[in-house]
Amino acid sequence: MRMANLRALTMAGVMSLSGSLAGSGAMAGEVAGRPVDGEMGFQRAVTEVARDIQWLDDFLLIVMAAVAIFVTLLMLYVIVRYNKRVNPKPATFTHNARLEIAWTAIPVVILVIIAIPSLRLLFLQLEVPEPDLTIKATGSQWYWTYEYPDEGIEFDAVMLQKDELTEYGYTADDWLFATDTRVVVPVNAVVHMLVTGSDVIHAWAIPSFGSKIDAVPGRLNETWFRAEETGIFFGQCSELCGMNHSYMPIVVEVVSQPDYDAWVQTQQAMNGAATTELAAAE
Ligand SMILES: [Cu+2]
Repeated sequence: MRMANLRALTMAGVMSLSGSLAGSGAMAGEVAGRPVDGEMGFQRAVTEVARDIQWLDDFLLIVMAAVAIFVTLLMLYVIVRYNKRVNPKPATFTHNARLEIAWTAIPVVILVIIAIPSLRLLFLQLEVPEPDLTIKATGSQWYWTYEYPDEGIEFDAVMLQKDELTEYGYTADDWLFATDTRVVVPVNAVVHMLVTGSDVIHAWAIPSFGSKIDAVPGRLNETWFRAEETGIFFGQCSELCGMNHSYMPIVVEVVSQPDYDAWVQTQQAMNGAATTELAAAE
């Protein structure tokens, strides 16, 4: 019901979008990754990393629950079976070699079982594969600046105010998520993200991609994602960065390769026009 509503609203937004955004070179897409009121758990995963993070979380929950249940049952058994009334004469031995080996070895085995997928995921996140494109995101109080160094594209992304949402093709639900421009990337492409900060520490995060990396002034952090679905994905600055920390959201639109190529051309044309204007003014 909620999703259906959201889709309907988004589609309505998309219709009105085509006209107003054509000028800025943005394209219409459906919002595919966002938090939804009343939902629990993770947002939809559209990258291998995000899927693995969610799998690891579920897996750890099962291991943790099993350990907690076992310990609780053991305690209940001891309380019932060995209390003073039921067991007035306690045994006097103090060691049991086999038991002690077991309660040392079993937790070690559990830790190793956890470590294997955990380390695998860590390497998957940190080892950037051969990238198809590189984007540099710079966090500033309180907006993001994006550069596509190989394409010569650069723009700021500032959060839209409530009264601007419709103009940009978003719905009222998208407030605090929607920005005036957005990062556009091709589907199934390895995107190498370079992330830094210009003033204080911010963090660039998109839950559906499993991406979250600090934007530290004077440091260039890197992460990557390969989105397998098209659509618009929302994220937020995820490091407390000051008064308007909640007002510097992140929007990534995943589009088909031809749509991406068209977007790059439009952006380059706009950048070119801006440069010419600047040169003319000087
Ligand atoms: Cu921030």
